[in-house]
Amino acid sequence: MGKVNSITSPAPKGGVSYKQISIEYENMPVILKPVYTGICGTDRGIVNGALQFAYCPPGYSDLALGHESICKVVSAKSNEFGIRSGDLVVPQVRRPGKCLNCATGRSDNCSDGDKHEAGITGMHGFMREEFGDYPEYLLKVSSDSIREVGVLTEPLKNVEKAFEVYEVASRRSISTDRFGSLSEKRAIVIGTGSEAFLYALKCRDYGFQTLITNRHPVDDLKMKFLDAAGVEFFDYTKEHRDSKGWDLVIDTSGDPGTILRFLRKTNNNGNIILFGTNGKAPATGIDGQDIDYIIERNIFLIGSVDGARVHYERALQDLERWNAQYGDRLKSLITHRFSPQDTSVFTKKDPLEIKSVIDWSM
Ligand code: DN4
Ligand code: BGC
Ligand code: ZN
Ligand code: ZN
Repeated sequence: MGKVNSITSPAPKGGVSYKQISIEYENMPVILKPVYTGICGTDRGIVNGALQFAYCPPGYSDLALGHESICKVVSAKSNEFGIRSGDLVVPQVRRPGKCLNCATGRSDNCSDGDKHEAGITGMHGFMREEFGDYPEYLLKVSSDSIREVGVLTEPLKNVEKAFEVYEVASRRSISTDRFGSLSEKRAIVIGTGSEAFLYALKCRDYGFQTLITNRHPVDDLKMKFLDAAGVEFFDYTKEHRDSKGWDLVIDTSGDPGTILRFLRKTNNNGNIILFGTNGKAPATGIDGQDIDYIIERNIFLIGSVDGARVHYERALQDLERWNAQYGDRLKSLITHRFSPQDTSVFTKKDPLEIKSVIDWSM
C-alpha cells in the first residue's frame, strides 16, 4: 500500500495536517501528480468543522482533501479517453451513485444523494503527492497556456452548470431587452471571492450590465481586474444601486439577510441563483410581503450545485478564450501560492486573496 504525503482532515470534526497516509492507488489505470490544487470555501468549511456532510472513506479516520486541481499524468495503462502520460488533466470531483441521473452522466443532479465527492464526501481528494484515478473522470487540458489558470476549471464548472439552469429558467418569458440582447438587463453578484469573480465574467459574456458587491470595499488588484472585465463594484452598506432593480441575482455569500435585501429589489421575471453555503450564517425573517413579492413578480429561485462533464468542457473552453481576451489579468485571479507543507491557508484567508493554490513543485 502506497504511503504518500497528503493534506488531510479528520472530517467532519475539522482540523488539517500534512502527513503520510496509506492509500492503495498503484493498480489504478491512471497515475497522477498534482501540479496545482486550489483552495475554496468548501475546503475551509471542512477544516473548520462547519461542513457536517463531509466524511472520510470507509476504514479511514482522515480524508485527503482537494477537489480543485490540475494534474500531470505519470502513466496511463491504456490510452482510453485519449489520456496519455505527460498530459495535463483536470479530474472530476463527483463520482456517480446508482440513481438514473448518475447513470446518465448527471451525478451533479443526483436524485438520492448516494454519490461521492473527492476530498469532500467519502472519497480521498487530490491533495496527495501522487494518486490514481480512472480515465473516464479526467478532462484533458489541450493547451499548456492555461497550465496555471486551469486550476479554475473545477470552480468554473459550477458556474457553467448554474448558467445552464438559468437558461432553462429564463425561457419562461421574454428575458431579453428591446434590442433582443441583455445590454439593458442588470446582474448583481453578491460576494467577491473566486466563484463570484467567475460568475461576474460569465455575466459579462452574456452581455449583462454586471455589478458585484460586498459589505466592505475591495483592494486595488480586485478593482483593476473588475475594471478590465467591465464589472462595477459597490459596497452595499455604503451605496445603493437598486433603482433599476435586478434581473439576475447571484449569491455566493450564503447570508440569508443579504440575499433577502437583494431579493426585495428583483425585477419582474427575475432569476435568483443561490450558490453560496454558510451553515453558520444567522437566521433572518422572511414575511408574507416577501412571499407576495416573489409570487406577483414571477421570480424564480434557483439552487445550483456542482456540474457535469459537459460543464468542465465548457469551463476549459471559457478559460482558453478568457486567457486570450484578458491575458495576465486572468492569471492575476491566482493571488497566492503555498507549498503543500504550509497548511495555514486553510485556516486564514488573506483579504487580498482571490484564489489561493498549492504549488506541488514547491
Ligand atoms: P469565498 O471566497 O468564501 O466567497 C464567499 C464570498 O462571500 C466572500 O467574498 C465573502 O466576503 C462574501 N460574503 C460573505 N458574507 C457576505 C455578506 N453578508 N455580504 C456580502 N458578501 C459576503 O468562497 P468561494 O468563492 O470559493 O465560494 C463561494 C460560496 O459558494 C461558498 O459558500 C462555497 O461554499 C459555495 N460553493 C458552492 C458550490 C456549489 O454549489 C461550489 C463551490 C462553492 P469576505 O467576507 O470573505 O470578504 O457547487
Ligand atoms: C464543489 C462542488 C461540490 C460542492 C459540495 C464545491 O466546492 O466545487 O463540486 O458539489 O463543493 O458542496
Ligand atoms: Zn470548491
Ligand atoms: Zn445519484
